[in-house]
Amino acid sequence: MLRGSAGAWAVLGPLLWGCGLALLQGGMLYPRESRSRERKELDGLWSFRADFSDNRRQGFEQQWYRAPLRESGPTLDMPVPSSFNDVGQDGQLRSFVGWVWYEREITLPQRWTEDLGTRVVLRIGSAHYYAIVWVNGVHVVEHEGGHLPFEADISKLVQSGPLSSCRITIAINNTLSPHTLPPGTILYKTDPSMYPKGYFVQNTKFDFFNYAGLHRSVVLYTTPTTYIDDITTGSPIPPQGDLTCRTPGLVNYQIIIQGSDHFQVDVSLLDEEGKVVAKGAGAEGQLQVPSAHLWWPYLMHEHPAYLYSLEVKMMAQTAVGPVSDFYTLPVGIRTVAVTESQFLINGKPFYFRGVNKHEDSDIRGKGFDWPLLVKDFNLLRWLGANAFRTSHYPYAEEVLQLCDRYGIVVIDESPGVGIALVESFSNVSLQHHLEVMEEMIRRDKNHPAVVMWSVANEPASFLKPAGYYFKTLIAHTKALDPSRPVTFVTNTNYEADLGAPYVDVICVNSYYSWYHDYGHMEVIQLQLATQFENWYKAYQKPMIQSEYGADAIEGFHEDPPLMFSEEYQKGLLKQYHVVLDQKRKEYVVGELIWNFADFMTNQSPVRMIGNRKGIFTRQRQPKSAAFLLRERYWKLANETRYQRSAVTSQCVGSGLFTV
Ligand code: BDP
Repeated sequence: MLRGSAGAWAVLGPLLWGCGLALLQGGMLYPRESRSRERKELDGLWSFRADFSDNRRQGFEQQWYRAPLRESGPTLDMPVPSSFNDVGQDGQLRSFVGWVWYEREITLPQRWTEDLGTRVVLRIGSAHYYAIVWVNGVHVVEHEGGHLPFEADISKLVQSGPLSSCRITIAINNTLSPHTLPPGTILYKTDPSMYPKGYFVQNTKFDFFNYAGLHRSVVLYTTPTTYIDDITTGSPIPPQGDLTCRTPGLVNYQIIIQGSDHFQVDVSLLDEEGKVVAKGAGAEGQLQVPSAHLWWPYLMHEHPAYLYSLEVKMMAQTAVGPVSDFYTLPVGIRTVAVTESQFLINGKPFYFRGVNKHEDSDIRGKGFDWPLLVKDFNLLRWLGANAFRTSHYPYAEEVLQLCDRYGIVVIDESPGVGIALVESFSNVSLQHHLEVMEEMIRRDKNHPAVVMWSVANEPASFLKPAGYYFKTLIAHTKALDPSRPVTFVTNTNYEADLGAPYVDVICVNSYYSWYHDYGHMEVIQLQLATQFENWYKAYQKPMIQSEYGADAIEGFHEDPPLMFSEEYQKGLLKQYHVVLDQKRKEYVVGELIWNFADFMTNQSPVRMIGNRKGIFTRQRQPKSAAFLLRERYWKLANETRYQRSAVTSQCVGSGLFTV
């Protein structure tokens, strides 16, 4: 959520696709270079200081943003992107709660500071959790939320004098409160016989380390002053709203231009060979693509993940003369729909064979890292996986770009994890959650890989206010994007869950023979079958086993299997698979292992240097379970592989769905 002078909320911002109700001002296109746009990445070393003062406010009291940070005290070198927690040797910094300060001085190209027809934008991919930004000591933007980008037009500041450099200062606070997403609480410990004065701890109800800092790239980019602000694409929604009835090969587009009312927009859709296959004029329209190559998931077609390029060209007459702006957006043509028992992609039943992930690795914490990302995608494809959930927050945009490129289907999850207190279901929290969904959909709406939104993970959905909360949240999400199903992931009993009536797909997490019935794998089949049957009887909606798993320490072997051994992890998964194999013939449409890789958590007696439920270690080496899943996923893939003849007419209303 944007706050402060530079990021005020508009009364009614540009509508998203369909009958959107978006209140967000402006688009959030990924910053790409083009004939009219330049980009400068500010990755590298920044100056850094954590404010260890008792009230954590010394930085504001002494106005550290007014002058270079080194002038107000000692600084550290801090890499960006990275979490600040694990790069140093200081235990206090590792667990620091409060404000940290980042600063970077940069030289700008002359044209950026002199050409008044150039708009210079500062974009921050992720600052966890609350951020305040100054440029040359002037406040430019504030943002709440650690997983989504925000930006500020800084043209006036960098074009106002003979400056060729600019100083960017970002103060970031990682404190979580009952109204943040994810929520948390600060607990002051006041017993003087046990704790020093002012002692406090950050408590959370989620199971991953609250890494903080600048987790994704900070970039500067330019556009002309009249510019393409937002693009929305998608396949048309039939008037009766029946998503099973969509016509393939049609692409709707809507383009928002800012800076002038007098402009012309032309769009061309190019295939992978660079051949123009459709053209359109005007800010809104429909492109018809003859014999369209559909976007198919990995291993579901001989040419999966087909991407077209939508080239958008805007020309405007302005006071300074003619201006053009160019932006190219990758576009995948595909439809998504759910029936009572199926999840359909392009009209064909789709089974999620996949994982849950985290943005997490040694040293950099949640910091974005290309080698890690490419390794993860290589492992996913080695496994034969075709899907993952962005548990438990939106991942970097580059992750979704690779999903589009490789055909890895995504359940895109908001940071609504650990919503456990009644306070966190209040209107204040709900309002923030609605805004986070807007930011997330605004950023991710054009990714063909994203097939479903998940608004939360394991909320206390049995609490009374949860019914209204999820009804409102899911209705808002659907209004923003009527083209995708919406879910949240539950671990509440089917009879007690007050949010489940509003989801399109029931996603259930369960840990049979792990968090109870320790060591008794023989009860898994019965308990799991009962789980599925109860939910299905109550709701008649397709179901996903959205988490299941067991901790295993690599190299620990016990036969017969004991908890924490590789054999136990494998044995537990196998028990789940027996039931999944029965129920997937009925209404279970997916299985997502918890977790792809081991990841860091808070310290606790039940966590041995983090959560060890990964089928890969944190360093991405396979445990025995990885080979088991690999065998299973390839077998599942081969059952449905390339069976294009299996595509049927799925249209239950008027019209016919054909591929
Ligand atoms: C689930 C949570 C997940 C945890 C997992 C576990 O959704 O975040 O890490 O349990 O305990 O309940 O391993």
